[in-house]
Amino acid sequence: SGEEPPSTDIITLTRHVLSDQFSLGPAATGDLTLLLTAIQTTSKFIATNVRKARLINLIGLAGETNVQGEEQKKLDVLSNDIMINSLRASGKCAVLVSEELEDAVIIEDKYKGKYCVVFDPLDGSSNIDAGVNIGTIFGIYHIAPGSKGTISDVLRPGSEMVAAGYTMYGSSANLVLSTGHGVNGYTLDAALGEFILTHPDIKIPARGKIYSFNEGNSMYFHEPVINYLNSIKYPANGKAPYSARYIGSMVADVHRTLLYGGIFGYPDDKKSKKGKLRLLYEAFPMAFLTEQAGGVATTGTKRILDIVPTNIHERCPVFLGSRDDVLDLIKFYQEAEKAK
Ligand code: P6P
Repeated sequence: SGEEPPSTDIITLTRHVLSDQFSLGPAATGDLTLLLTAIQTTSKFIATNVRKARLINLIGLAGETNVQGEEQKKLDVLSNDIMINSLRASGKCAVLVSEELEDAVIIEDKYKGKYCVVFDPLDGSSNIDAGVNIGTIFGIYHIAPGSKGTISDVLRPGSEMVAAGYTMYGSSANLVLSTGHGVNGYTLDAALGEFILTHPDIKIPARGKIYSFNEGNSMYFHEPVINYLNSIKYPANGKAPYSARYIGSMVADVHRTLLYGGIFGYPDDKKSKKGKLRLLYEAFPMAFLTEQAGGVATTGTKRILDIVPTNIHERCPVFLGSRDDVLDLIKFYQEAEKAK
């Protein structure tokens, strides 16, 4: 029939992570692989329900509000519940933190494992009704040596995470993951129910041509951000200005930044003193991925992964993306510092 025969050597996420584990040597027990299998299951469940949402009328408000005080959409509730249940049942977790839950979940001894997962089950949910790409973001810590698994195991710098990733729900489901050895992207083959390696070894370009900020907040922006944005919108020395791309869904804006380069920013400003994005389950995982892909992730004055959290829902300013673009931004903060 002239059709290509199907590949019989498909690299599924599980196979790929296992090969990673082998490169980790005997220390690898397979526990992280099993934990990532549980996370894959939740992403498949959420992908299915996001896709069906329009059909089975999951759209609309669940009537409850989450700790953030935002109206909870039914998909938020569903996504949080499947993640809590699946991660608990995996027997690999000790502590769970969800954007949807005020307090951390300490797993009971019977199901307790040695990992802590912090996650936003459905980030960008305000975009659900518009059909814009939304996503699940997660970060994974190993419990600290000697710890039984308490809240202190997740109040650690993002640099101590052992893995981080996101699943973006759009025309297809893309899971982007790092276990500390670079970044890889996998696409869900719904027929197989497997995430297949489609973006091996993602490297962010050293410089891009795109900036991604919500300029609706411009009147609140601090001086360094205003000066940086002007430098790429009205460039001196005859250079072309950057293009503006802002989807308003962090997973979608970061995914494009990882693949195309440029800079994504959600600064602190006069209205949002610490910015809007959450440190533990938005900034840390995206900073982990950005650095693993060769980029830079900063608050403007500090490496995001060096921040020590004091509260599981605290916010932080975020600038991340191509190394040269983010370093340009940092220069404007350094100049502001000198001018003080
Ligand atoms: P704004 C979505 O609500 C979210 O948490 C992130 O996904 C996104 O980057 C940001 O907020 C968008 O915020 O204020 O630009 O609408």
